[in-house]
Amino acid sequence: MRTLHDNALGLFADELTHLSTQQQYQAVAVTIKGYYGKQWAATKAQADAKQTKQVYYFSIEFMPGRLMASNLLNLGIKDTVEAGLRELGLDPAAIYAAEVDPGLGNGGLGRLASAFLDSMASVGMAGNGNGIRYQYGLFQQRFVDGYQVELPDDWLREPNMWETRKENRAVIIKYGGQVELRPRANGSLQAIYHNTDDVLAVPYDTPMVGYRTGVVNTMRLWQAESVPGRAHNLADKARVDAITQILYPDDSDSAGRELRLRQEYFFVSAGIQSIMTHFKRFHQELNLLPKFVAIHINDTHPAMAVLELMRILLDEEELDWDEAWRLTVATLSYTNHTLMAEALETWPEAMFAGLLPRLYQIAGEIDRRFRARYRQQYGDLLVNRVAPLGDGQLRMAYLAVIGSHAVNGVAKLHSELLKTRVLKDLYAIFPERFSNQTNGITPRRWVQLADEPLAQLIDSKIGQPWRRDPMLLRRLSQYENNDEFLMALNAAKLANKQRLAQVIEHQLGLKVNPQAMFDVQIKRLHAYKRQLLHVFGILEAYLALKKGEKRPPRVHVFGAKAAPSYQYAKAVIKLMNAVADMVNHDPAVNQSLQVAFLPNYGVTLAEQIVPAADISEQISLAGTEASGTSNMKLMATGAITLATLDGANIEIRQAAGERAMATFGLTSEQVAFAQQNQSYRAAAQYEADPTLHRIVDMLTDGSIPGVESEGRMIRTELLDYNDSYFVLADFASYVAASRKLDQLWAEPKAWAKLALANIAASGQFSADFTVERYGRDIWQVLPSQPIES
Ligand code: GL2
Repeated sequence: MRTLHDNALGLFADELTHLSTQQQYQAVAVTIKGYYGKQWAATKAQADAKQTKQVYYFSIEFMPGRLMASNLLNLGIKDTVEAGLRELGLDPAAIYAAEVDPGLGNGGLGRLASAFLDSMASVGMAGNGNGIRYQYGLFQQRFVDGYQVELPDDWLREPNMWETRKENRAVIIKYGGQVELRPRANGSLQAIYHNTDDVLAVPYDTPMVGYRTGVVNTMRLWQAESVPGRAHNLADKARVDAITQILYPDDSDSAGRELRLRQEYFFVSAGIQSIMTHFKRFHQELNLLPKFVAIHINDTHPAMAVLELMRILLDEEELDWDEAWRLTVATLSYTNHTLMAEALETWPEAMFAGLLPRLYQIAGEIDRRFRARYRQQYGDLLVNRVAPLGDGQLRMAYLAVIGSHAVNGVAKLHSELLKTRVLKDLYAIFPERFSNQTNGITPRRWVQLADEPLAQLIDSKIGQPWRRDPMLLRRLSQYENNDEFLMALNAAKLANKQRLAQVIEHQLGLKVNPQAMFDVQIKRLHAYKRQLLHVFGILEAYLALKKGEKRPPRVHVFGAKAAPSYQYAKAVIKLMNAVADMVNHDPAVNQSLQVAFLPNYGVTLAEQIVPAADISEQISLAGTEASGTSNMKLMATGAITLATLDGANIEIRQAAGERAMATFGLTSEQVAFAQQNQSYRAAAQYEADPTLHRIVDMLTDGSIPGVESEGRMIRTELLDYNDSYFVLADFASYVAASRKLDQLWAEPKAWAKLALANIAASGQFSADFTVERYGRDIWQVLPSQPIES
């Protein structure tokens, strides 16, 4: 701890104990950097010396969460450091809490990207993140009068202790202007750019510390700055700074704006330029590129990597088209993350051509060759449907499939639906490219760090090896009839619930009963995720309790942000808060029913909610949620899933056993059938079920105070627009499944046994295995040796 004192003095010229908690946090962070700095350098040196193949994971979002506790855990010094801090009279938990959570993403997609970086380092794979250093992360959510209010997330207000600015690795990004193609002596064409608008991309590197491997990989985030000497006035500078200023707050949706297009090109071009510079330091032969480099396109946003890599190989490396194309396809791979049709990003050709004229030319040539190559065999109709250019748009998802050697979905059902629906025509042409890679989570963050009571209980029974190999959690099954263990499991859960109850009281001023069943739904607010169905379930219980029925006590816990422009989602938020108010203040029901909607859901809040959940609500309309990952976190900490047969819920059920999950609702086939035949009549459901009728009426008859216009909007969607997400269709079976959980709750041991079945089966959802499968099937990269330092 001497270094800690020195660091405190060095940073703040004061004694550690005189510093603010934020300053103490900074001094501790600098001390931790001393531990991994050598390993970080050694990881790079070993990769260069051994020429290990590098994976570059291109993602427009990353959500790493707070890093201090995770770095300590992964370095294997967490207990020692915590003990040292306590000896000095410092509180480790308070110091961890001083760290800002970088919310550089919207939800599951961004969190998955960060889990993959953690896992790649933890299995010893050379994996690099490539993204954007947004000055403002996802908005901070507050509720005012039950309405969502968005505040800027000024996360860089305090210094970011982990990042390192690498000014010497900055590159230039060119926008706009004109391209002139001049024949070279060898017959190829030289592209000469005129009047481009140039921007400097400066990388900031953050270490990704592997779990006890000695491997420290890098997440590289790029910041836009004026090229020195070229900003002529403040307006120029502001235009450049805007490129990396804000994260688009849209989830599973395309944000069709020119600034977004600039952002995408910015980090794609910067990333590929820096990859090529590094590659060429060691290799003269470009045909070795796919042997040493894998570039992954995480969802459609970085799809222009296809065009940018072609541009560099053609224009800067002077390869001919066929060779450049062969290398591009062999180097790139693509993951699709959503079934929402609107998220298949497209750009108006005119906008794209104006901002990226050379890339547009290349897209035109890819389009021409694609049509010429496949027209005969597949016919004009099919080729027209999926060629990169069509209807005046550049179709980025199709371009990504055409320009990659591998394409995958993120859960078995999703990958099937890609082949049979969303990307059907391209599957017909390139069947060998398609695979499934089910998502994963990092049990280190969600179990070891967030759920210490459970982690310690597990250690006490099966020792610590599960912490490295979570498949060993299977060994817990031997305790499924051990009463003492089952009661200990319930006790661990209760401790987490007491902790969450404090958070709820602190944030909402609401005292909840920790003995009640904690029923949790945490995810973005989306019509397809059906928070509305959950609200209807609450209203069903409310009406039953009002009539004097007895129900075991339940606390419904929500976390959800709505995109600021998504009016329907915001109406549902208002409804949720209004129902919470009504229920929590009604003494006739609030002993048995409470609702806690915690604002500002993100990684840090999830760490407090997940371990406290008894029920995990995963109730999207079947065939809409690509995978989900909160479903995996919640099962890993022993929640029982209340679910439709959607996304990864299906695989969770297979792993944990049918009895260990409460399922309900239409299947994706039934939904598709009803949609195709237009056979669904929401109004008929409303007429036929008196409870449902009453609940729908409550939206607009004043029973729920303060939701006049929101209630009308939701009622209109349900009855006039025929309930696009089948909420009314699934209502009765949802309530029935939920009631079964009420019965199970009456038997604590039976409940704990099912919780245990979930925990014991959760190992397969570790992202360590997911990245190993990507490595084997897609990147051709093996987990490698620990670093020798
Ligand atoms: C998502 C999917 O909606 C979600 O089901 C999936 O688990 C994650 C990660 O694969 O990706 N797609 C998407 O655009 N967002 C997601 O969370 N934002």
